[in-house]
Amino acid sequence: MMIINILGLLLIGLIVWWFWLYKPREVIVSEGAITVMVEDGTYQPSRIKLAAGEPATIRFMRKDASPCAGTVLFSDFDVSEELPLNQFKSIVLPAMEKGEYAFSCQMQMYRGTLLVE
Ligand SMILES: [Cu+2]
Repeated sequence: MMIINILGLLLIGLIVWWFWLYKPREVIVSEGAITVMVEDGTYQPSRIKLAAGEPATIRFMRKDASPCAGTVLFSDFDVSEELPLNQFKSIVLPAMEKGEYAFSCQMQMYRGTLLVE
């Protein structure tokens, strides 16, 4: 009985960690463009650090054929772009103020964050 309780607690801890605490690795863009892979339900990388006050180019490579992965939205900038399958698509974003900006697919299954500092 004790073991089951411990396992239950461990499982709860894992779920809390995964949904609320875990932060994917950040990638810093110092110069030029960054490539974001779109596959298996995630953007890789999904957290991108950018410099404030400078436009940025983000290049997407979509590997996921599902329609869900076909569009990327940067709602803070009213940017909505179609992503062709197995081809690079560069998206130029305007100079940004410091802050965090989300990007996602239309149904928010794919999600990423721009960390502008
Ligand atoms: Cu989606």
